[in-house]
Amino acid sequence: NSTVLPGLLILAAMLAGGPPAPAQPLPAPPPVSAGAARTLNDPIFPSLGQLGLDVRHYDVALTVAEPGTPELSGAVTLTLAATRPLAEVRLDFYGPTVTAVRWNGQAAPFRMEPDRQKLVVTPPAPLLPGQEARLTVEYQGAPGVILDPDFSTPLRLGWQAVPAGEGGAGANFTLSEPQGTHTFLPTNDHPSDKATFTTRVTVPPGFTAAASGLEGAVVEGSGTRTFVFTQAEPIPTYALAVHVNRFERVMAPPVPVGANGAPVVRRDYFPVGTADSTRSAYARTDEMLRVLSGWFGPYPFGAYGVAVVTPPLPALETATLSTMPVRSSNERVAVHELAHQWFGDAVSPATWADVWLNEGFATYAELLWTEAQGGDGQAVAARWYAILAQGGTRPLVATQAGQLFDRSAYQRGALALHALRAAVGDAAFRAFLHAYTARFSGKSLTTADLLTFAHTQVGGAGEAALRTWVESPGLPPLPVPAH
Ligand code: TYR
Repeated sequence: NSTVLPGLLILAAMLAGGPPAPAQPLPAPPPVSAGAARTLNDPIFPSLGQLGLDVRHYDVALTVAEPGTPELSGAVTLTLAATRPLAEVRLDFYGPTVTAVRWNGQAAPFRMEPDRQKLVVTPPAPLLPGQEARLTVEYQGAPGVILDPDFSTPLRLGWQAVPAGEGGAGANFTLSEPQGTHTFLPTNDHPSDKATFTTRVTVPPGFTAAASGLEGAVVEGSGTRTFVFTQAEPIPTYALAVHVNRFERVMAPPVPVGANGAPVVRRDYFPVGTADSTRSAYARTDEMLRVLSGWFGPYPFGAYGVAVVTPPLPALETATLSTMPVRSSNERVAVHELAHQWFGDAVSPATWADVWLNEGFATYAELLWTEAQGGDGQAVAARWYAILAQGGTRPLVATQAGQLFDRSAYQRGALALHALRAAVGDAAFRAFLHAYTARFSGKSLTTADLLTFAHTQVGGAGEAALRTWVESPGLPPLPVPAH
């Protein structure tokens, strides 16, 4: 959670623990000129994605032969569709060297545009709307280095390597928001193109792999083990978790908070030797699932749990399996990342300018959890308000990368929901949240879509309360809901 980012700790960890950089970080790519407007034209990251490309499914096979080193080999088959004729497929990729590309099983010509971090594949014939194709990419080597553009501290995005030593056996994991997934996977790397995933991870004996989704049977090879995971509901690419470590997998009883009371599988992954004080942050996940699903509606996926990692990075809401650094292992961050399963992973922002739709809602869950414990929610809101009054604020739609995870995205975003609640009352607020997740799960929306939806659900007064917090340049008055 970026509100408590220990910048110096992160920097120290990067300098002390990180493996040598396999490549120089790239400067931000130039914006695509109008004539070649083939990207998704994201207002914050204009080079990401391809206009007209719809990746429906990623079938991912990763082999991590030496956990703790950056190297990996991969074979991914993407199920592609198009919303306009595509003579080329331009995937975001800044990963290992590509060794083979196949289109529906046949070798296909490809090239890299390293400055734009694109893998460009030419199919035998243009992909047309209504058609589906399978694109296979094989690759091997070290992932590229993309430095995070939006935290004030250097953070290497995407595929992480934690070298062996210091009590650990060597680990790898993903930490990709906003655009790190294409350091290890060729993707249409944008939250407006969500997809389902099958993830197969092959590791040496003694290691355990974990990934987003439900786990299948482990396949024992000669001197390897392959773990298989199925993420059956669409998620944004940045939310894909992949972990390799010497893990203890701890199962807990399923929690009946899925659609129509369906059981949600509960499993957590702790590196061998994880302290009890770290594990205890996750002892109340069952209760958190019940409290949050009461406010938000059915839990959107088939499983939930955490994978704990040792570097002092920010926590990330990877789908079905939040990535939780030891140092962020506390109930407040735990409830924040759990809330992101609804807001971020199931209901996703259509552009990076709309990321407050993730962070504001997840931050608001911290207040709801405080209240569920008998604590004073209004005091939480007042603290957020004081932070903004002191530190300054901005309208909620971000205009630059440095704003994506700032106080306004988190605390002002949360106060926008508090204002909606104050305007319409608890019962209508709860009904609104249920309707919102029901309407937008599996989809992506803009801030304007939220306001339109609020108008239809709670009427003009509710929409106006929200809109003031979305749009006004200054800080609106602190909302005080009546109970
Ligand atoms: N979304 C994270 C949160 O829960 C913050 C974060 C953002 C973490 C980007 C990692 C990252 O790469 O607040």
